[in-house]
Amino acid sequence: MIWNAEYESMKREDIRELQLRRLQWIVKWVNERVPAYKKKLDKAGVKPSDIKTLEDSTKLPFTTKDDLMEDYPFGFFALPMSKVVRIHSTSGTTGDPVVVGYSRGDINTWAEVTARVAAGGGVTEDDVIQVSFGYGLFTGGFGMHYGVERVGATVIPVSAGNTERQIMIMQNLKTTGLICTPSYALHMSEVAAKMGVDMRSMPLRIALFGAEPWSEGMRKEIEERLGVMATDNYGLSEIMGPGVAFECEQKNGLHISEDHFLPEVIDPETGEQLPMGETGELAFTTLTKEAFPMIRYRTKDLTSFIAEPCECGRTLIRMARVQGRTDDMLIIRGVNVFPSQIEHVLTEIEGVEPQYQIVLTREGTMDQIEVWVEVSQAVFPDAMRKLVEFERDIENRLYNVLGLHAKVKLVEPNSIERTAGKAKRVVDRRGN
Ligand code: DLL
Repeated sequence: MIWNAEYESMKREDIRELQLRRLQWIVKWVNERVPAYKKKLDKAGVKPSDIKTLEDSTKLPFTTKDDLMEDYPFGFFALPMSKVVRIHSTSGTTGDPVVVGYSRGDINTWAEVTARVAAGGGVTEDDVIQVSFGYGLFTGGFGMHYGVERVGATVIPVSAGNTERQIMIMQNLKTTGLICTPSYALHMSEVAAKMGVDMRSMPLRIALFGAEPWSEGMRKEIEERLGVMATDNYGLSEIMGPGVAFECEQKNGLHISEDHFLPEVIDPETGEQLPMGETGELAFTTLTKEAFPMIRYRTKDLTSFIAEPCECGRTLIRMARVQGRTDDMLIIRGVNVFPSQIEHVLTEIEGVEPQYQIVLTREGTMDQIEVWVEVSQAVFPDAMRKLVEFERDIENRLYNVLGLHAKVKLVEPNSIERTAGKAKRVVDRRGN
């Protein structure tokens, strides 16, 4: 279902017109209220009145996480604390945490854009939705909660963790939709199996996943194990949290809520905008945010735009599923490797669980890559010889994709650490 057809299916020229008006507003807003932005604009020699067309946005300076850290924690806030009704923060797993703020109006916008995510993923007012993202400084729980509630479904705000209880709640309260990270959903299916519960026979029918990268292979696997239709949604704390982009039931790219977020795909080296369809770094300018506006914020996420109109009737541009991050690209003996490539290979191999960890070490000056692969219960008790053959087969398949020899180590079922939030896929022991 389309939540807000007036905006989600607007004519392209009208969207662009709206974006221009809002861009002019936001540049003025930050210039007047945020000294750190005023300094950046002055340095770039841009005045708010210079923004006459949408293309003029390329005159604006980029904002990076380093900029935010320099003025940590509140330097980029555009409203006094008396007008800020909420603080969230990133976990800081890839560096220092970023603190973000919301005005009352921003919270309202957040509910609007996450309602689009919910409706896009098939949530209706007849659904009972279990929100198993963490509620707290992480934006996932609260953000999706608002959207689901706005659509009118029943929310179970269970938060992340205590997996057996999650399964019991799902059974007893007849949950029809699950919202969490894809890796946590997979873990839930494992715990359910141990409890003797078949998730496919539950009323559960849809799942909305986000907050971490996952592959098409992982989607198939989860859809099968849980008996659901699973959609992807994307966002980041600096821009809003969840609600920035979402898949519709076509499951073919994520629609960006362009009336609130102006997206660009840029060359990560030069900062130049890339032609439609080329893969590069995603950057966003928030068009309506009051408390924590962002101008050309560099996300480090790699994706491309999809130009063709979507069959769902939305005119909001789509981005391809996030392929990786500029900072999660591993460079191993000069070869660029994304964890997503490895996941893709593993999900295509029978007898392997979609649980893996990439372990990097250094011997002398040579980087070594090991991929720890969990074998399924069915394969594990087999004779040793078979396991060795199995290892070689996975190594060969990885070699075909990466052009690099990765040592595969088969590990016991359930031995790779599970988390209730974002999965840890890479263990880098190389030192610097
Ligand atoms: O993860 C916001 C969110 C919560 C999105 C719930 C969707 C659902 P952060 O903790 O700030 O915010 O992490 C943002 O996570 O830059 C991406 O690298 C990654 N990420 C988020 N969604 C996806 C996705 C939330 N669907 C960072 N696919 C982003 C791939 C994703 N990566």
